[in-house]
Amino acid sequence: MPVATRQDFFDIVEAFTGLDCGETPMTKRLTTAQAIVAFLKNQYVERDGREHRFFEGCLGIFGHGNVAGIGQALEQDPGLRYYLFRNEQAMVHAAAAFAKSTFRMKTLACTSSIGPGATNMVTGAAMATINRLPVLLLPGDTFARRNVAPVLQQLESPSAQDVSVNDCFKPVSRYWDRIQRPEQLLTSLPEAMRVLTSQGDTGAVTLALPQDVQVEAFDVPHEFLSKRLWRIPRNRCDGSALGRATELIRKAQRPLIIAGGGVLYSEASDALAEFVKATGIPVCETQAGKGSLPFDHPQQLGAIGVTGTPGANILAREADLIIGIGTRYSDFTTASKTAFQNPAVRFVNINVCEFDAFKHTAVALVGDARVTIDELHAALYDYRVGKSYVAEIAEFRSLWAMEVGRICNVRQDPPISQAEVIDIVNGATQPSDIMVCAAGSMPGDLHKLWRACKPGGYHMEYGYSTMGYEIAGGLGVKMAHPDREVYVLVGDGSYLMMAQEIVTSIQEGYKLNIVLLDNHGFSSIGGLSQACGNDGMGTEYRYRTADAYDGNTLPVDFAANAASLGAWTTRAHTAEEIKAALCEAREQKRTAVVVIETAFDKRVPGFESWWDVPIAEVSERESVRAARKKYEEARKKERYFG
Ligand SMILES: Cc1ncc(C[n+]2csc(CCOP(=O)(O)OP(=O)(O)O)c2C)c(N)n1
Ligand SMILES: [Mg+2]
Repeated sequence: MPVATRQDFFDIVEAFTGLDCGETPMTKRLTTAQAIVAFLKNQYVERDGREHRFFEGCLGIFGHGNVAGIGQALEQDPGLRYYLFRNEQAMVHAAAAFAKSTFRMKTLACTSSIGPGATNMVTGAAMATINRLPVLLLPGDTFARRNVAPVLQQLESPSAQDVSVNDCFKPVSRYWDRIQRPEQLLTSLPEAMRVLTSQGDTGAVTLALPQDVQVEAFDVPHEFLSKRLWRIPRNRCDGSALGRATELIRKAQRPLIIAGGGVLYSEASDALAEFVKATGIPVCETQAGKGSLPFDHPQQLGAIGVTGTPGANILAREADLIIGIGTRYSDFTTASKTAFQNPAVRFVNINVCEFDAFKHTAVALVGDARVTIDELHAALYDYRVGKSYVAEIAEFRSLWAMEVGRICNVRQDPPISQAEVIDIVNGATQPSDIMVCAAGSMPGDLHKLWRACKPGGYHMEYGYSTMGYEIAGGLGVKMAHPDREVYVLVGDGSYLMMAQEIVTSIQEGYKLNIVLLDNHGFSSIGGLSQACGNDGMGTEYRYRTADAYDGNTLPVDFAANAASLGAWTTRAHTAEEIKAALCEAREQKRTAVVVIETAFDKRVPGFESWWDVPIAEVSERESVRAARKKYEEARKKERYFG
């Protein structure tokens, strides 16, 4: 049959395939929003032969900026499950936590209205990008057609018509676009997916969606709507760089591995364990990398840096070679560049992200952690650190175990110490449970004290250290692992900032064990204020009397607050009460909150480390002048590695 017209062509396709081609055989007419939903539910990823959907749903809060667009599309197509949240920042945290706890192999999309709903997500975007976690943000935006401007919640600019509040997402997104015409999706969404699934480039991806464009229809090619598989590669590093790194390691007397989050994201823990078992090289861990090795592995020295253990920090100071694996070298890891004092120290960095691999003028092994460790292992088949170094590592390990015992067993009358609570919670958890925390004084204590058993069991957001992440993040973790118990450790300050997702956890049947440590304020910042020579003004939750907050502590009833949101709650004061409360909480079917009053100023000390927090150069206070003097001395140890 001759093909004279488009219709002839459709007829042929229909005759041969049995498909109803509709208006055109190759396209389907959808709104922008409908096309987004159809596209997202068909994105798959594969690594190591495991294949699954990338987006497990869409979190959101509807307003006039998305309800008729994305909202309509999600209601019409339940193929992408919708989850109603309470706060837009929290939903980005949940999505990022979901991604983190699936080692970046899955994520969730987030839809918001325009204006405040959109900008509420900016903090979450920054948190995701800084932690290198994939999240797709779909903030509503003001009309592309402009004729009805200024619309409700629009930021007007007298000097530019293409500015909206969503421009705030630009610096905190790894990819940003505003979809001004429906067809732009065809190129923008695949780019968004490339970035989200890129192990080196991932972070927040923002597609701002003008309210009118969301509902405009266009002819969407079927290719765009069909299943797409994104293969996550395990890139190998450059061969000659591997040779140089091998040589450096062979020459090193005191090498030390810093395991960062990249070890976990690459699922390289087994490879690392084998490598260090064979070579004897000790390992210390960043906050993001904690759990790379189990706490009882013979080469495990624990936390490094400002919140590190003595063994890790002393060996880092003396190391002649640092092998950084999947680390960004934040100031908490490098002790503000004072951690490595050996004049001959060199760096080998294994990192999938070139930007990180080149830090500290390292021999850069730009590649996947797992395959690169395996290749190093093969090249160093006959290498082993000296016997005296092995003995030192064992000695530091046993000294530290004793110190932990001491710190966690300083029995005192209520209010109980935070360290003791951490030890009790740790004892009440199973190896498959997941502990979630983010800000305050707990991250430092947990970094040192928590006995992590399995990769991913220690979930700490310390790239952005966002107060309020804890409960929202815990919910994201639970969504990723509904069969595992999730323990959220949260301070009273963080709880007061964002506790509302307890409601969402109850609505969805995602049970959390929340342990709330109430020390009536900011123990962390209070301690820091004192270390800077001040009196901790504004760090305790007390009534104002005249010019100061030096009245009684505020009567916040956290148990009543959590109960009002639908949670099971209890209060506990002594070690025995806390143990019993944790058992009861675990039995509950719905989110349970255990409120524990803890001592504000019973802190776990720092060990062999320092953090650069600049102190007033001049002050009327002697204590500040003294702190400044110490500070100037300490700063002299900051090193430059090129
Ligand atoms: C959103 C946000 N605001 C401010 C800070 C700075 N900050 C860090 S810790 C902290 C206090 C946290 O208080 P709480 O949760 O009670 O923990 P605690 O210090 O008492 O252990 C503050 C204000 C932050 N990390 N995040
Ligand atoms: Mg507190």
